[in-house]
Amino acid sequence: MNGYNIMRLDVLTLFPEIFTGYLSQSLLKLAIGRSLVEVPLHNIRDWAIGKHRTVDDRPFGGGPGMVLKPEPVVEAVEAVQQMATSPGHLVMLTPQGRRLDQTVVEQLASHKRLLLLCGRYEGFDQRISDLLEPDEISIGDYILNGGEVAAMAIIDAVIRLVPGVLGDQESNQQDSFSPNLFAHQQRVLEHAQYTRPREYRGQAVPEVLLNGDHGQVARWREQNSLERTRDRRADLLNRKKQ
Ligand code: 6GU
Repeated sequence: MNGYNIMRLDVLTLFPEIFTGYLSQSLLKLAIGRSLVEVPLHNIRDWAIGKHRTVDDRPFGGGPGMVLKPEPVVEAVEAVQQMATSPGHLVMLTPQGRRLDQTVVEQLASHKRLLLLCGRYEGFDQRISDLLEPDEISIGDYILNGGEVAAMAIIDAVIRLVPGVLGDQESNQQDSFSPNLFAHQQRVLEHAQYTRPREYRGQAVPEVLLNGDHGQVARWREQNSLERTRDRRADLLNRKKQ
């Protein structure tokens, strides 16, 4: 035993192969290898019936594109729910959902099990939502071809909050005494960072970062962080604490 509680993120998609490269990548691969998270992939088409295993159909009332049929999706979700002791928190990826931010990520990370339901085509038959009452989530105000990239964004953001997944150095930033806490919660933007060389193409690293005075460094970073937030994302400063 590792002393941690394993988090399970089941993905339901018509394109499980989209996830395999991402899942075999460093941080997630390590987390899976250390049994901190597991990400089982499920192909919705496995629950479709008939010779053609049809998962989509033309919209009633006309219009472009195809709509995901209710039967294979609802039956896939119900079957996957029963694959573990807890049915899990069902998330549907859709541009009509509530917008993902760090507060929502924290809510999602509080569950031991998430089911991430990805759609393609023009969307889901409305009865899927009406019957399953999922937590509908969007990752921003633009249209993706499907929910898969959004599901990966959620997995990536959520696993960072699973205890033990990040290395010691990174996880220290989540310590409540860290000056970076607010940047981590995306209430302000992170300050500028520099590494060697001290000068590159006539551009010098700010002197204050080189002189070894930790108090001065901390003050410079706080100032820089606030300036950038004011210049680039003033909306973050005006946002009420959630
Ligand atoms: Cl979750 N799905 C799709 N198709 N497009 C999106 C999205 C989700 N979030 C933002 N755009």
